[in-house]
Amino acid sequence: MTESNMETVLHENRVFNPPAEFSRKSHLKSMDEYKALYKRSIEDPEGFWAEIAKELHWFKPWKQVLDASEKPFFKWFTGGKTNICYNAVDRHALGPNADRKAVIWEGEPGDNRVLTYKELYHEVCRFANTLKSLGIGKGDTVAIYLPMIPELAVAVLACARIGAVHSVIFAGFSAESIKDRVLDGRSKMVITGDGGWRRGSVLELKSIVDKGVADCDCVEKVLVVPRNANGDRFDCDMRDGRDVWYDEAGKDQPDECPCEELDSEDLLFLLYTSGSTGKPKGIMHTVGGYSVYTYLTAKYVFDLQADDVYWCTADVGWITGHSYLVYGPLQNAATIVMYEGAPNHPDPGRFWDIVDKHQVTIFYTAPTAIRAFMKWGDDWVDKHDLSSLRLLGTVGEPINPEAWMWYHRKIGKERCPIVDTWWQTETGGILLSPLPGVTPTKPGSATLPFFGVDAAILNPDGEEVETGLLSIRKPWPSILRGIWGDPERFKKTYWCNWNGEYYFPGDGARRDKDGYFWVVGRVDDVVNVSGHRIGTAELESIFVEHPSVAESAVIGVPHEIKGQGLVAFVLLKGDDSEGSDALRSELNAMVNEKIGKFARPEKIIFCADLPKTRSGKIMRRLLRDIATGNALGNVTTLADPSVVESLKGKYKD
Ligand code: 7RM
Repeated sequence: MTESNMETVLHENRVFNPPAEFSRKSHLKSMDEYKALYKRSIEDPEGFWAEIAKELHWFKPWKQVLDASEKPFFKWFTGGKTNICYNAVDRHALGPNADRKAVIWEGEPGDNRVLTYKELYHEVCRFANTLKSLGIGKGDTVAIYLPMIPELAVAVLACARIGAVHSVIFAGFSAESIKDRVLDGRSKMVITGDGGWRRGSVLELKSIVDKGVADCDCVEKVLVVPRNANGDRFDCDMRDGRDVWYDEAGKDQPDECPCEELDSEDLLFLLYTSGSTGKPKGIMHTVGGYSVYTYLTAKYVFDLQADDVYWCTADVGWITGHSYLVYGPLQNAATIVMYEGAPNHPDPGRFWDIVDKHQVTIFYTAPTAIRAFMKWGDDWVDKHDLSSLRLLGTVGEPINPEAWMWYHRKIGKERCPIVDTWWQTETGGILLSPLPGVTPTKPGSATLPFFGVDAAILNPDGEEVETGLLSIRKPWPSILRGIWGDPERFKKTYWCNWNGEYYFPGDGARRDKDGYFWVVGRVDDVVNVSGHRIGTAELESIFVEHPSVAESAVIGVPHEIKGQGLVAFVLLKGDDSEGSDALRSELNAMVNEKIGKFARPEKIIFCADLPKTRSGKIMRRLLRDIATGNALGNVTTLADPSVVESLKGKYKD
């Protein structure tokens, strides 16, 4: 959130009540109902969650709801056997919802595919059998690097079905990122595609995977899914013995495949996310608790009803795609919309065209997208009929009140509640959010905690304060189970404050007189660029690999569309403080290669020195002041005060 947004948020006092018409039909209808249920969930979390869990299918009931004996390694529903694929697919496909649409897919060129729950069931079974025929079984890790085609959801569900651990890698990541993730998770297989459409051209995923897995000894098979269901394929190199086309391997596989009866605490997936050190962490989520929590949050936050058409614009490569495109809504038998391409292709009206065409009722997107639409102009919105919409949502970063108001007026026509949902890869599901039929909303606030979430704002001493560090006092079912291969880092990152009693998400927040939470942003060295988390240390370690670079400091600065953008201060070796555009391009190319285009900085500033404390710590706070043009904060600890003056001059140029 930008400084000026922070100002606006501090003075924001508009309140929007849920429309009576909405509340009349919603699952939860009143604040009294919320308060009573919330109280129950906090006073008796085990009783509360046990009751909810019973709404799902268990092959064998659990013995204990919450096992905190190895805190902070919490376990939920221990002794229980279930399968999230059964709850997301079989339950509906084998019941009265068999012919309900499960997935409405739209490709960027405008092609469509629709899968009913029954069809999805058979597709998932066929995919699962294909995985098995290629040697994948329970406990094996499978990396998935696919475009947003129906098979991405199918592949994820197929892994879950047979107890394989999926590790989805967003298709914007580079070969080197694939390599890091594949090696860290010891993936036995990589599932990729022959291509996917993005802004009118085809992404060649297979060649990126080939580069990425070249030195990965763990990878036995690469399964290649054709983008087109009609038999056409994009050209790609296939390596004998390793690479297999899905249409060939899958075509004769049976379309029935039993669900593995998994232990509640069996690993469901790994998803890598950035932290404040250089190496992305493999966040671990397990079957039982994640199922229960994503099921209930999807049901209440999005108020899913039988006739809803629900569209979450996130890619399955991020946690939002896992929890609220695939698992949460499908467990509720919802109809989901999945779109392959860019929001402004062929024109900036594309999203609204999709809403109109598929009669979308619930729309969930990120503030960065909303700000982009604002910039592209209202005409693109006005061309389309948005009357099918009844609920809007946002996620990924703080939403500035101006964008909230535009969303409310222009997209929601002042009829649709907005749910501003705060959560993280680590939390697995939404922790702070309005309930659309219940909670009066305030632009820019994620409002109140969800059931079972005991949130507070603390100072470092553990005292409750108005503005400070967001903390969660009780474990909830979908809390991360650890960082893959690094239990120490898990404890250090999330449980180091407050005697390890509370989960620390890394965000700062404020609480107003109504108890509403206003999440301000990260308090660590993680920058949120268009809702994508990037650790500044990740970029810094890339830059110093360049032979001309001595040191670098990367900071996040406010960005009109992206929320935050990255600025890199780069100190060159020798006495060159000017650098060159050629060097700048080389550094940008390194970011492309090592992370992906989306992580490129807005600005690279070559400098003669960096502001440091006498103990040698870079004072990023001062760099941020310089980059935002703010008055410099306390400079008394600077080793050499002249450094900032020269940097200020440089930044202006
Ligand atoms: C779901 C997701 C998590 C970080 C989190 C926050 C920020 C996300 C909001 C938000 C303010 C929101 N997972 N964040 N949602 N900040 N209001 N509604 O985004 O792991 O990729 O990022 O994103 O800083 O810690 S994530």
